[in-house]
Amino acid sequence: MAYVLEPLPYAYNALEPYFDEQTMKLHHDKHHQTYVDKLNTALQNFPDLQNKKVEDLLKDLNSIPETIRTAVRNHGGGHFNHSFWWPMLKKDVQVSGDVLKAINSSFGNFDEFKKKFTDSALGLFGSGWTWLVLNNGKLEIMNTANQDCPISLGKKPVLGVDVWEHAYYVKFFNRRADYLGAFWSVVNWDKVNEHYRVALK
Ligand code: MN3
Repeated sequence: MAYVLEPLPYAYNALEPYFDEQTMKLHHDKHHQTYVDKLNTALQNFPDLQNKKVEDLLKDLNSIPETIRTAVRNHGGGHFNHSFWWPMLKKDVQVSGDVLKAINSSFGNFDEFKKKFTDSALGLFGSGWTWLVLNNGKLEIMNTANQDCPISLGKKPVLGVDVWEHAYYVKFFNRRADYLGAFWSVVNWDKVNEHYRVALK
């Protein structure tokens, strides 16, 4: 059974004026679709692997045959990360709940967390993601290169930001800081709280 790209769970222009319609369309319909297609191509001769959830492939990359391991890591990671990304975005949701309490106790206060997370994303060289993860019950900020995924390292993603240029170049050009500034206006904190609850289990 092939992997499929879920439709965007809202309109392409739903995050305007922060994230623009054209970027959302290209990013979802072209970039995410390509990860799904290439993952399916990589797994075409591996029916047992096709039936697994993508997170189960990524949790144990060493069990993936060496000939397709890099493809699964890159395109499976791309599929997982973007499937995490779309529902984690929504305009005008106030940060609240258990994740806010945990952020405050881990980083001092919310502004301090925002600064550390943003600095981490600004410092990421090349393409990758910045994450807030739960690692052994502790919140941590980390970067991953390319489409590498925290779950391959045994860490549970709570919040993430796509720092590939394809996520922002159409609107923000090279201004990654402006993109990251806009990002904070479109974080779906209800979804982040959900991830945090799941991660705690
Ligand atoms: Mn992307």
